[in-house]
Amino acid sequence: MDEERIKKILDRYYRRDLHYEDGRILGSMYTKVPDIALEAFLRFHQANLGNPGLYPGTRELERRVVKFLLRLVSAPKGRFYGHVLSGGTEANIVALWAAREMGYRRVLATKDAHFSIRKTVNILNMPLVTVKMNRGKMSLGDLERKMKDKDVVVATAGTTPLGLIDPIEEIARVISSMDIFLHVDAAFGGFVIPFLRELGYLNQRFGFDIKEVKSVTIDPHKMGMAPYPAGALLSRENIFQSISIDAPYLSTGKNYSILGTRQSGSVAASYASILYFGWSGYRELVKRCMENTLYGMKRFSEEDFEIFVKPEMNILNIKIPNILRVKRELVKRGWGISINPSYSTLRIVFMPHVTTVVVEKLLKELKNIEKSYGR
Ligand code: 0PR
Repeated sequence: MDEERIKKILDRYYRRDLHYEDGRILGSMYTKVPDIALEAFLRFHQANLGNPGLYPGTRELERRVVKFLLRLVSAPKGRFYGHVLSGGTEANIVALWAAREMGYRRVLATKDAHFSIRKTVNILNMPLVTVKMNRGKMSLGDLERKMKDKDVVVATAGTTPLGLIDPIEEIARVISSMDIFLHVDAAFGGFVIPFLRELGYLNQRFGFDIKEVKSVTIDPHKMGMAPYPAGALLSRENIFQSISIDAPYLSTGKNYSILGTRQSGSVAASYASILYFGWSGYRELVKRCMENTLYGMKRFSEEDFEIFVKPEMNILNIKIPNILRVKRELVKRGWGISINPSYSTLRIVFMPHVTTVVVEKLLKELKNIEKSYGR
C-alpha cells in the first residue's frame, strides 16, 4: 500500500480517539507534550536500554534525567541510584520486588494507594495490610498499631483519587526505630510538590531529604510533560542490585528491570522536556495548573456543587449524587471523565489542557444534564 492510503486508514481510527488538545479529557495524568520531545522520541526510537552497551548515548541521557529527578526529590549530595522505567507501575513493582529480595515481607498501604501496589503484592505474593486513612491520608495511629519489623510501607505523595500527600515526615518518624522499608510513590506529585513548595502553597517534604525514605517513584510521563513510557524509580542504596539477573550475552551482562527490551526513545524525550521547560518552566506550569484548580474550585462552589476535599495539588473532586449516571451522560456527550465511585465524586486532574474555558464548558454541560442526576 502506498503511504497516503495507509495514512487515510490510520486516520479513521485516530478520529475515534479522544485527544488532549480537544480539552475533553479531564481525568488523565497525561497531556499534549512539546513537539521537541516527540522529535526526540522518534529520533531515539531504536535505543533499547535493556541492552545498554549498544546505546552509551541514551544511557548517559538516562543518567541526566535521573539527576534532574533526584533534584526534584531533594536528594542531598552523594551517590543515589535510579532508572527510567516504563511507568509508575513498573517502578512500584521493582521497588517492592527489590525490597522483598532484601528480606522485607509485608506491604502496608492505604486504600488510596495506586492499584499498582495491589498488582505488585499479587505478583510478588506478599501479604498486603491496609492502613486506615484520616480524610484521605494515611493514619499514623493505625500505621503504628499494624507495623512490624521487616515491613514495607508505601506512602503516596499525590494520591491518584484525591491528590493528597500522606504525612511522610511523620510516617518516617513513626517507623524510625524499626527496620522498615519506606517507599514513596510520587509518580504524580514528584513533578508538582517541589514547585508548589516554591510557590508557597505547601511545605511538606516527601523525598530523600527524609532519611528513612529508601526509594521514590516519580514519572516524567505525568507532570514531567514527557511522552510515555517514562516512569522512574530512584533509590538511596543500589536496590537494583538485589533484582539483577545475569544475562551474559547482553552487552553489560546484567538486567535489572521487569522489561527486557525497553522502549528508550522516551528517555531522550524526557530529557528534551526537561531541557525545554527547565526548573522555572515546570514551576510556571504547576502555577498555572494550580490556579486553574482553584478557579475550578471557586466556580463549582459558586454553582452550588460541594467540593469533596480541599485540593492540595491539581486534582479536584466534586461531590455529585448519582455519579455513575452523570458519567454515562458525560461520556455520551464526548467527555473523557474520571470518577471516584467510592467517594461519589467527579475527579478532575488539572493538567495544562484543562483550562478555565474547559471548566466553564463542563459546568454548562452539567447544567444540560441536570435532570439526569437529580439536582
Ligand atoms: N502511582 C500513582 C500515584 C499513580 O497515580 C499512577 C497512575 C501510578 C502509580 C501508575 O503509573 P502508570 O500508569 O504510569 O503505570 N495514575 C493514573 C491512574 O491510574 C494513570 C492514568 C493516566 C490513568 C492516564 C488514566 C489516564 O487516562 O489514574
